[in-house]
Amino acid sequence: MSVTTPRRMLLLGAVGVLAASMAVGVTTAAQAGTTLGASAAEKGRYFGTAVAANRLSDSAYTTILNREFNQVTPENEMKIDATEPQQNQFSYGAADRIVSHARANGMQVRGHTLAWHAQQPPWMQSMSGTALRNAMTNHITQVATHFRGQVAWWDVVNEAFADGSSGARRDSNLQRTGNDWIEVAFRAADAADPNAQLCYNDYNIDNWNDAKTQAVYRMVQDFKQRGVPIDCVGLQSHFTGGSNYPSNYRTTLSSFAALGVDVHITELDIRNAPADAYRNVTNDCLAVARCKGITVWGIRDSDSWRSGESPLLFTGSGQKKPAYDAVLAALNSGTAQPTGSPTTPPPVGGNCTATASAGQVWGDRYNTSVTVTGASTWSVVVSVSSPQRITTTWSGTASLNSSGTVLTMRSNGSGGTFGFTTMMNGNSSARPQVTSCSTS
Ligand code: 9MR
Repeated sequence: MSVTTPRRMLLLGAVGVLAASMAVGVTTAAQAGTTLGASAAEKGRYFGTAVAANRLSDSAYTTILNREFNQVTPENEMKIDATEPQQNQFSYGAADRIVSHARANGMQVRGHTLAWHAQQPPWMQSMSGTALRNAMTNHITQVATHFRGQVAWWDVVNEAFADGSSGARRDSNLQRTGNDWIEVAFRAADAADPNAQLCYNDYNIDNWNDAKTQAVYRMVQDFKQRGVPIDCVGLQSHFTGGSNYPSNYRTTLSSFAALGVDVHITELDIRNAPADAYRNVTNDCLAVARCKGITVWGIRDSDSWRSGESPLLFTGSGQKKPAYDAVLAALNSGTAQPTGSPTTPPPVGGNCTATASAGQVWGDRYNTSVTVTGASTWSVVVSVSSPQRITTTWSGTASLNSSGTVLTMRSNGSGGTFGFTTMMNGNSSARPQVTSCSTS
């Protein structure tokens, strides 16, 4: 789709009205809530999954991925051993494949992870002291710069606290470079990608009473007080391998949120996938305004790192499990985001930031305008939830995917604000998400 003048917009709008009224005749009114991603988006959240690059050639896998999820986390492809296998030789092929799949399908990307004691390449494992500290900051700078504008959230530091009752930091070569290694990592990530949201991510920080949870809470509190650039906490929430969903999980989410950070459920899987536990996790996230979304750690049970526990939402043959129905029903209940407010979590960008705001709303369609700051040459990706469909655009060079749900808009010299019209097609509550802003 190309740039349209206001006059042509009216014409296309009229065609859209006709199409929408025809569609209403053959579909039920409530289109909302037929997929995890669309239902989560209606609540201003995402629903995501870990993705393995080598499964993107499996069409049964990508069919579910593209239908159900609007956020992805590379399962292994952005880890240190994958992105810097030899010191100062960076390798982004597999990660880039996941990012481009995500962008083409309007999915936001969580980067995982920049600094971690595990999955270090051999050269890093054998390092210590100042050399390791410098290697860590160089790694963060290079990788966060490479993905700038494409990664909405980074797990900057992963799993830095010890299990058990000590509340101490985990011993590791990184920890031995000095206790300030975590804040140094956050500052390096912030410098490399000021627009990404920067998260601390860990497991076994779900139970509010656990010493590990309390220790991470105190670190985040301290970082906020001292101005260390942290935006979010990721609770991995692996309720597998003997860890159970705790009844005070919502307290944990809301307590972190009260520190002024967003919370994300980043690696959810639950042994035997009980519908009740999945429902509870979903309701807990929906109950906490700063809980931005849920990512499950794989699509089908056969994709899981713990496949023996069958902990995911789809069977090995791709069938929806009872836990899937429970999550979808939970996402669809309760109050939707107020009509007219586009969901823009978070402003995304590389050297640019794109912020959506609501425009005029009619019975069958609505307008959205997006303002880009920080660059005069830009490319912004926005997406709407099917059956909504973008029909008209203005003030940019547009390309739309075939279903009309993912719009890539490039600057055309007419300024920093562009707009588009979305036909509701029966879903009157969902609003667009801004997926990325980049200067390329
Ligand atoms: O699922 C990942 C698996 O394929 C890898 O072999 C493993 C290696 O450490 O990492 C798994 O993902 C982990 C994630 O990166 C951090 N939290 C725990 C996850 C499950 O082990």
